[in-house]
Amino acid sequence: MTETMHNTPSTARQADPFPVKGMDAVVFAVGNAKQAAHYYSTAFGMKLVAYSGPENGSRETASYVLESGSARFVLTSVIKPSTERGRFLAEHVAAHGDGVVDLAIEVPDARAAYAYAIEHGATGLEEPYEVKDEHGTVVLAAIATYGETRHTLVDRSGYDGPYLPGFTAAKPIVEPGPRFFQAIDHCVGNVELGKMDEWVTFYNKVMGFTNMKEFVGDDIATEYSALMSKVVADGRRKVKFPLNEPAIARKKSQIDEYLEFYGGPGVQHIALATNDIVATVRAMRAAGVEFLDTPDSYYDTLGEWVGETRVPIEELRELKILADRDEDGYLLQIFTKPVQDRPTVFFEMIERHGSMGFGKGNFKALFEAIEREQERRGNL
Ligand code: TYF
Ligand code: FE
Repeated sequence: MTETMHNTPSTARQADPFPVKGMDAVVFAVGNAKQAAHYYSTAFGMKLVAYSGPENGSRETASYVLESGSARFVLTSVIKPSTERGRFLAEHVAAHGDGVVDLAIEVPDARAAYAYAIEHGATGLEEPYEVKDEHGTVVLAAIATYGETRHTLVDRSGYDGPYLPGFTAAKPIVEPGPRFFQAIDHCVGNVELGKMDEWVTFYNKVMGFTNMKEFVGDDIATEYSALMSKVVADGRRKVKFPLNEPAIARKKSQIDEYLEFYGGPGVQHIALATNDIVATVRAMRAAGVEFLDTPDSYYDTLGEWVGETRVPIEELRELKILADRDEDGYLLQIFTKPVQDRPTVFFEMIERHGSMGFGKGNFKALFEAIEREQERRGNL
């Protein structure tokens, strides 16, 4: 790098071709947003902050915006499809069941981000446009990703309202208690057999995302995990997108099961960052959330390889929390069972202590647990 480049104020921007502030929202299309908003309030401790529906001018859809720290979920269902958007959402639920339609990304400049993405091969879904109300202006644009999923690019720097123009502030559905999680850690996509590398390349090109070191290749895949996985992330590691494809293994892959029941590629799981996974899992279990079971034998040898963790092994055993360690530190994690009738979308709760990984050391225990569930559903 030359002396003059050091002196150029845009050096930082040049280094990151696609600057990202973080996840803006995970937008779900569901059959009954009113009840889903209740579930995420009581079972995930989230707080309803904004609403859009017939009462405030949206005749076609009802949307509930829930937050927990910086994590934002938007739950949308169709009341009366008459526009293209309403029909899309209604057909999405019919085809896929409840699922994620949008992994919206907050960017400092939605026009620049959209232009960069299109120039590098993205399919445009919405050209940049502005929406305004008394709280200011938001600039939005959208591009397509795997399956019917999209990335809306959101610049909300000129806005201080509760979510977006068209939404009004709403009161929590239940009395808010302690927060269960404070951020979205990563959002995972399942794509078809042989397509993982194409989607990795898509994020490399279209968003300038780079590959993180953790990946799961043939070696592990054929033995037990039945999937291959690579992780892409933006330059500042604010947004992390692991991508899975099925592997040809002994048994039907969990990714194949997802693709069959979802009706194609889509979001598999959303990982939520907590700084007290014990309290979070206790509260979620008490509220009726079901987690994958981990066999007792996992905990008999855990201490030998994972070393000291904040939480005693016996408490991890009691709550079925998994632990993994790499050269940077350790993490604690647990996975819910699918949160709708189809064996598709689920959640992960994760508490990180230095480790930037995704729990690769747990794949054997985790995937055996998933296979037991697949078997119970008769899909193995
Ligand atoms: O996000 C990840 O890659 C980890 C590992 O069905 C993982 O959470 C991958 C597939 C899966 C569950 C967890
Ligand atoms: Fe994960």
